[in-house]
Amino acid sequence: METSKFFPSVEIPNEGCQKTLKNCNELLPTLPQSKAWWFDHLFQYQGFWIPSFGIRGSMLINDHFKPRSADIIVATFPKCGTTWLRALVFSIINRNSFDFSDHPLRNANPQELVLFFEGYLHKYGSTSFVDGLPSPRLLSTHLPYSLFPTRMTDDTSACRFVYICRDPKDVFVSKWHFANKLRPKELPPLSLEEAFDLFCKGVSEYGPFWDHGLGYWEASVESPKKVLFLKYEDVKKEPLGCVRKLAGFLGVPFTPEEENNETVAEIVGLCSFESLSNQNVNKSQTSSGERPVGNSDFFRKGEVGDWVNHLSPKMVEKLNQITEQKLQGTGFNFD
Ligand code: PAP
Repeated sequence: METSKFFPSVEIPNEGCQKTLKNCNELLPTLPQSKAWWFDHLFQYQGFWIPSFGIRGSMLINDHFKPRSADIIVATFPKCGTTWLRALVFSIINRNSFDFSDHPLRNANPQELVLFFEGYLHKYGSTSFVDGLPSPRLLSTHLPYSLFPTRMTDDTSACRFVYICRDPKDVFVSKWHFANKLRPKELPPLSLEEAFDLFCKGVSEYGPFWDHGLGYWEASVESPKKVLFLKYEDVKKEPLGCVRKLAGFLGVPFTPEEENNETVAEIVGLCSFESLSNQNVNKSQTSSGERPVGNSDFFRKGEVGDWVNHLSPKMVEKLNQITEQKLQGTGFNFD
């Protein structure tokens, strides 16, 4: 039995979950593999390059997870703004429960407040921990949309997904920095060139980047009440408008009274890069989530366009070309 600061205890996996874990262990050695950017190998699973824990998590979700209509899934490709979106969703949903001056985001990294879905399922080998959470459950994932069961993605299920996407040039640069920071000391640093080649081939955690984004984009077009698709750049440019949109989508729009009280501005301010990165809890190297990563590792620059400081003109041309080709005719772009 294990208990965290914020969440209930968990049991030993039941027989059904143990069977799923066994199936996963048998499946993994049969899948194509590639070296990862940091800890684990990546496995090609249903069209995506996923670490073993993500595949375990996905299989447990598919076999055992019981969605509830109030579930909110915060979905991202890594380095697109997960930390930010977690903070925004948490503070929107819980805005009547806390005072902004003494808010949980001042004492806990967003990972502690919005749990890493597949990470927790992997850790406990079962869904019982997530099953025990009160509604509305806020869960964060990097899994592609197509890996979720239809009971979560079809229109009859009311659980909602919010997705944030980001210019792949900034995603790549952010990911490369993160990988080198976290790579085990025994491994040589990952060069920008090698990482770039892998990223362009789609070989990066949960990649290809474009297919990941397209899955959520298409779902958001087909089912706008189920999937909200945001762009990091838009949230930077128009944070107030995006936070209003997010609250409306989540079914908790701001009241005229809240607008008068500047609640929207409070949320935007609390969740900004400057505010979160300056909380003591986020300056520390302590790990709050399900990965051996310090809280401070999730905050670097938090800017749009830092790629200009790292990518050669040739790299920029190549990434832009891939993006154009992959997204052509879909209505999804980074213009
Ligand atoms: P994850 O996928 O590993 O959880 P994620 O939070 O998605 O990481 O991405 C981290 C990026 O978001 C970092 O970008 P950078 O490397 O380009 O700087 C990080 O600085 C940025 N970030 C973290 N918090 C915020 C925030 N509140 N506002 C804007 N950007 C943020």
